[in-house]
Amino acid sequence: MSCVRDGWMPQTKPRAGLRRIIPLAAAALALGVVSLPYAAAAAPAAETLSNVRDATAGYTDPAAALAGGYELFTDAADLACIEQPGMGGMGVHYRSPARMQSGTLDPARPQALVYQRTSDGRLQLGAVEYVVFQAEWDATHSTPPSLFGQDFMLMPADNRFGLPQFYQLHAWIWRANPSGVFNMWNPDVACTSDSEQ
Ligand SMILES: [Cu+2]
Repeated sequence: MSCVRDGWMPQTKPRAGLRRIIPLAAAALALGVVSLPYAAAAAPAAETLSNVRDATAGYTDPAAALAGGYELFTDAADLACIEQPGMGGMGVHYRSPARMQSGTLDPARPQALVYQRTSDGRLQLGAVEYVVFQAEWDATHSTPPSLFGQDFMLMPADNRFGLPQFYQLHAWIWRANPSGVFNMWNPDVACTSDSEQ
């Protein structure tokens, strides 16, 4: 594992005692023999998927997202429904500009809510998405972000959204994803028309 990159070390030096412990802990982690129980204990209470469901239960309808400060987000080609042939789809994103700008991660307040079109034409909440811009995150953190024990994926600058490089993590907490709860693409999701929005 490569948690620490060159030049990413924290500015403050660990205390002498810690300095002895860290290499041992890192070696143990590499072998997969410890699970860092103290890290789990220190995690905020909201950092479980069921708590995220509770926190986003009011947003199952996109009208509530709009009322809550989220807005429809399209890609650089002005497409609202996002899919990747051969991989699956995400659906339609509503993002919170304020939370996108915050540079912070709060499990209960995802940067985006992701909806899919139902057979009767409604949009229904399926996933949440956490987003932080890499430049902001790396300015104050020595390792990339993670939530729920999942490392975020870095999206390069030439992404379809025209955004600067960003870290993202999807969590399919409102709809099953056969590819995994944290996979950005859901093979059961397709964008059925070009006018999808
Ligand atoms: Cu997405």
